[in-house]
Amino acid sequence: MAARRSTCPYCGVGCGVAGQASGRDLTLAGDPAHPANSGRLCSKGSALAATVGLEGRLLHPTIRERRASWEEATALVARRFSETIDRHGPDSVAFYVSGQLLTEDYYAANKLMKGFIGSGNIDTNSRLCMASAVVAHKLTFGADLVPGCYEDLDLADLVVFAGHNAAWTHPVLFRRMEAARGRGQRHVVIDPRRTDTAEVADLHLPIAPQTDVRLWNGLLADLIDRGAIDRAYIAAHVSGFAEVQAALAADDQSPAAVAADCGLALPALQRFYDLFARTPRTVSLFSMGSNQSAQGVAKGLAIINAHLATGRIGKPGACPFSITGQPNAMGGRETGGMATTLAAHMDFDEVSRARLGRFWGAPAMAQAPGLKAVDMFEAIGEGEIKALWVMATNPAVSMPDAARVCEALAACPFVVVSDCMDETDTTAFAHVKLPALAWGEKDGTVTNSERRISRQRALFEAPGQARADWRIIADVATAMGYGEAFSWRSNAQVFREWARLTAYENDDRLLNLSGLVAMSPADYEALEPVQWPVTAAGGTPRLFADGVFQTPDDRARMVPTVVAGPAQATDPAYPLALNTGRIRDQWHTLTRTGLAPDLWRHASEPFVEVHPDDAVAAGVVEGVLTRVQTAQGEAVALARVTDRQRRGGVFMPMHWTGAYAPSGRANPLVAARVDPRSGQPEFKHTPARVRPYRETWRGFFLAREAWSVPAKLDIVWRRIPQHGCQLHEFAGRGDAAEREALRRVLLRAAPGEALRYEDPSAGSLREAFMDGERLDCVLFATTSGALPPRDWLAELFAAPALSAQDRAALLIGRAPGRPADASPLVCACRNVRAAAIGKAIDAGARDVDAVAETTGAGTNCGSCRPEIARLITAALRSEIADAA
Ligand SMILES: Nc1nc2c(c(=O)[nH]1)N[C@H]1C(S)=C(S)[C@@H](COP(=O)(O)OP(=O)(O)OC[C@H]3O[C@@H](n4cnc5c(=O)[nH]c(N)nc54)[C@H](O)[C@@H]3O)O[C@H]1N2
Ligand SMILES: Nc1nc2c(c(=O)[nH]1)N[C@H]1C(S)=C(S)[C@@H](COP(=O)(O)OP(=O)(O)OC[C@H]3O[C@@H](n4cnc5c(=O)[nH]c(N)nc54)[C@H](O)[C@@H]3O)O[C@H]1N2
Ligand code: SF4
Ligand SMILES: [Mo]
Repeated sequence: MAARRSTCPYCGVGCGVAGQASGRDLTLAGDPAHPANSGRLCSKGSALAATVGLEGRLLHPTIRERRASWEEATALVARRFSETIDRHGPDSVAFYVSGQLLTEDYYAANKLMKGFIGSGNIDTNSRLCMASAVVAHKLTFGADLVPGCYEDLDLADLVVFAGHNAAWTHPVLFRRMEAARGRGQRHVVIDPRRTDTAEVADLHLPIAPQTDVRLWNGLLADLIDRGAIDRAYIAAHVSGFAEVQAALAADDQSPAAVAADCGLALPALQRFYDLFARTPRTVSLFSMGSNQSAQGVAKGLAIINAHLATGRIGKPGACPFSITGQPNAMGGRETGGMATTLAAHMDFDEVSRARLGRFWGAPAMAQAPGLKAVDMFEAIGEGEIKALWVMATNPAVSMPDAARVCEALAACPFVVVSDCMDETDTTAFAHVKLPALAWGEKDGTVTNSERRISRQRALFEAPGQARADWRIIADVATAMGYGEAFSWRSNAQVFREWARLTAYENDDRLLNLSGLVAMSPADYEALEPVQWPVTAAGGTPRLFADGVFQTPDDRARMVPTVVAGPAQATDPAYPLALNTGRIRDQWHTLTRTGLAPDLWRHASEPFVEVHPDDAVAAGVVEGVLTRVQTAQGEAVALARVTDRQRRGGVFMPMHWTGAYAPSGRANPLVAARVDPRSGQPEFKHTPARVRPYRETWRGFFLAREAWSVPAKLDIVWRRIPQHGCQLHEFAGRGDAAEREALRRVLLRAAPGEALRYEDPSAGSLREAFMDGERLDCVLFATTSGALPPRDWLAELFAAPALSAQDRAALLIGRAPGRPADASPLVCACRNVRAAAIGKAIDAGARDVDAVAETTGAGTNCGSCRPEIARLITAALRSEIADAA
C-alpha cells in the first residue's frame, strides 16, 4: 500500500506525515509536501511508530469496569444525562473536552451541549492554554483571529519569544527560524529561565516572573518617545491609542524604572527596545509564559498594542503571533469548544443565538456562557454539576490544584470518560469508559497555529470496538432523542455541515469556509492543507493585510492593560515561585509519548530546577531527591541545580502522573488562581519552597512488567519504560522493615532461581531472578552504598538467554569489560551521550554541524541541536576560563 498522508497528533505546528501501515506496524516519515514542515519531524513525531501498539488501549466500553456493549453504554450515558437534566436542569451537566479532538468531534460535542441540552457547560483544556490569547484577540481584533502565518517567521528580521520555549515545544517551526537566522534573523527570548531557545538566542531577557506587562508597556512608551510608532497606520486603522498612551503616563516608564521592576539589566532591556524600534519585520510569538497567568489577557494586550502602534500586523514578516499548543486547539476555538462562545466565532448575543438556533433547528439554545474549566470542576466538587463527560483530556493530571479536582471527580455522581487509553489518572474515576479511536485510526480535520486546516487520515483499521469521537457523541445524542440533527453517516458530512455554518448568514465574520461547503466525499478525502478564510478563490495566509478588522468600525482597538496586582510571592513560608511547563520529548500526561522508550531518555524522572543560591539556602544539592512544597501540596523530584534557572524561582515539568511517578506530579502543587477575564489558570507562578527529601534507603527494580507502588507504602516511586523491560526507581524514609515490605511485594511472583548478595554494613541488597535462561527481574537497594548505572542490566532483558559471563556480572551490575557511560543522553535518535559529544568538542568540533558529523548526534530529527550548542558553549567557556 502507498504511504498515506496525515498530520502529527502532537503540537500545534501541525506537521504533515506520510505513513505506511502493515498490521499494527508503521513506517513513518515527514510529508515533504506539507507546508508546515516540508518533511521535517521532531523527536516526538519521529517516535510515533513506537506508540501505535495496542497495549494499554481501551478497546471496548465499560460500565464500572465491567465490559459492556455499545448499545448498553450509550443508553446508560443518554439516560443518566437526560434524567439529570430533567431533575436539575441543563446546567447540572457538563462536557470537558480537548484540543486533541478533531474538528468534527468538537463540532458535534458543542452542538449537542449548546443547541440540544441547552447549556453553555462545555469547556475545553484550551481554557488552560489559549483562553487569555482568545480574550486579547477579541478585545483588539473583534474576534479570535490569528493574524500571521508561518511564512512570516521565515520573513521576519526579529522574532521575540514571549514566554515560549519553541526549541522544545514547537521544534520544527524553531528549525525553520534557525534557518532564517542564517540570513540574519535575530532572536530575543523573554523567559525567567535560560531555556534551549534562550541559550542560542541573540538576547535573553531573564525576566522576573509575571512582569511582562511592565516590559511591553515600557517598550510602547519608549517607541512613542523615540517617534518609532506608525502614526499614519494608527490614524487609518486603530482606535484607543490616546487611552493607552494616557494609561501609560500613570507609571514611570523610563527604561531604568522598567528594568528594575522586571529584574533585568538596563543595557539588556535597552538592546531589546532598540532592536524592536528599528526592525519593522518583527514577529512576537507568545505562548504559555504569557497566557498562563493571572495577568494573561493583559500580557497579550500589551504585546498586541506594541504591534498595532507600529503598524506591524498584516504585513509579511510582521505580526503578534499567539502560537497554539495542541494539534487542534484552533479548531476547538472555531467550533465553539469554549464555554464562553457559541460556534463559528459567534457569541451569546441575541442575534447569534437566534441564528445558530435556526441553523441547527435547535430545541434548546444555550442562553448564556457556561462554566470555565476551573469553575466547572469547582461546581462538580460542590455538587452543582452531577453528570460530567470528559473527552480526550486528562484533568486529574492537568488541572491546577489537581488533588481537589480528583476529589471532585470522585464525588461526581456520574462520570463518563472517552479516551483511547484504558488506565489514565482520569479514567480511574469513570463510571463509564468509552473507547475512542486513537491517532492513526481517527480520520478528520485539524487546524494548526497558522489557521491551516489539514487532514488527519486513518492509517489503521479501527481496533476492537473503538469508535470515532464524533460518532460516539452522535449516538448518545440520538439516544437522548435528537437523532434527526445528529444523523451524520460520515465525517465528511459533519465537516460539510460545519463549513456551511461558518458561511451561514455571514457578511462580517472572517472565519468562513464557504469554499469548502460543496466538497464531495472524495474532495474531503483528498483535501490539501488550506488556511482559513477559505473562499472559492482558495485560502488566506495572512489576515488584516487591508487594515480592516472585525470590529463594528473596522478598526483594531488598542486596549489599556489592567493588571490585577503584583503576582510576586509574598508569603515568607513559600519564598520561591514555582514555574511549570514542558520537556522536549514528552507530551502532556504521557499516555502516548510514554509508550516510546526512546522518548524517556532525555529526562527520565521528575525534576525540579533550582538556582545555586536558592539550593544552598535550602540545603539541596544536585541530583538529590527534593521536596517541593506549596500551600496546595507536596511533590518529590530530583534537584537540578543550575544557573539557567532564575534566582527565586523553581521549575517543574507538568508531565508526570500517578501511573509513572505518583509523588512527582506538579499539579497538586499549583494554585487554582486564574486571570479574571479569561479564566486561564496561572500555571507558571505558585509560591513554593524546597527541602531535601533525605531518604534513608533507595534502589531500583527492573522487571518485564510495569509495577505501581503499593499504596500502603509511603515511597517515592518512578517508572521508566525501557526497551523490553520497565525500570522502577524508588526511595523511602523508613527502616529495614519498610524495605522488606517493598521487597516482599515486588518479589512475590518472582520465579524460582535467585542470585543474591547482601552487605549489611552498607545496607545493600542485590537480587536477580532467572526464569529458565532468561532474566526475570532484578532488585537493588541500599542505605548508604552506591548503585550501578541501569543501562546494561536493562539491556539484558532483551536476551533470550544470559551467558555465563553476564550471569556472573549480574549482581555487580556492570558489563564485564565495558566502561559505563552514565552521562546524560543528548540525542535520543542516534543514542549519543554528553560524554561522546564532549570528546568531539575536545577533538576540535566547534559548531553543531561538526559535532553532528563526528558523533551522529542531531542528524535525525534535530531536536537536540540546541542542547549540543549549549554543550559547545559551556566547553568553550571553561576552556577560556582555564586559559585565563
Ligand atoms: N515537547 C512538548 N511540546 C509541546 C507540548 C508538550 O507537552 N511537550 N505541549 C504543547 C502545548 S499544548 C502547548 S500549550 C505548548 C506550550 O509551549 P510553551 O509555551 O513554549 O511551553 P511551556 O514550557 O509551558 O512554557 C514556556 C515558557 O514560559 C516561561 N515562563 C514562565 N513564567 C513566565 C513569565 O512570567 N514570563 C515569561 N515571559 N515567561 C514565563 C517558562 O519558563 C517556559 O520556559 O507546547 C506544545 N508543544
Ligand atoms: N502544571 C501545568 N499544568 C498544565 C500546563 C502547564 O504548563 N503546567 N499546561 C496546560 C495545557 S497548555 C494543556 S493543553 C493541558 C493538556 O493536558 P491534557 O489534555 O490533560 O493532557 P493529554 O495528556 O494531552 O490528555 C489527552 C488525553 O486524551 C487521550 N486521547 C488522545 N487522543 C484521543 C482521541 O482522539 N480521543 C479521545 N477520546 N481521547 C484521546 C489521551 O490518552 C489522554 O488521556 O495541560 C495543562 N496543564
Ligand atoms: S513539531 Fe514535532 S510534535 Fe509538533 S507537529 Fe511537528 S513533528 Fe509533531
Ligand atoms: Mo496547551
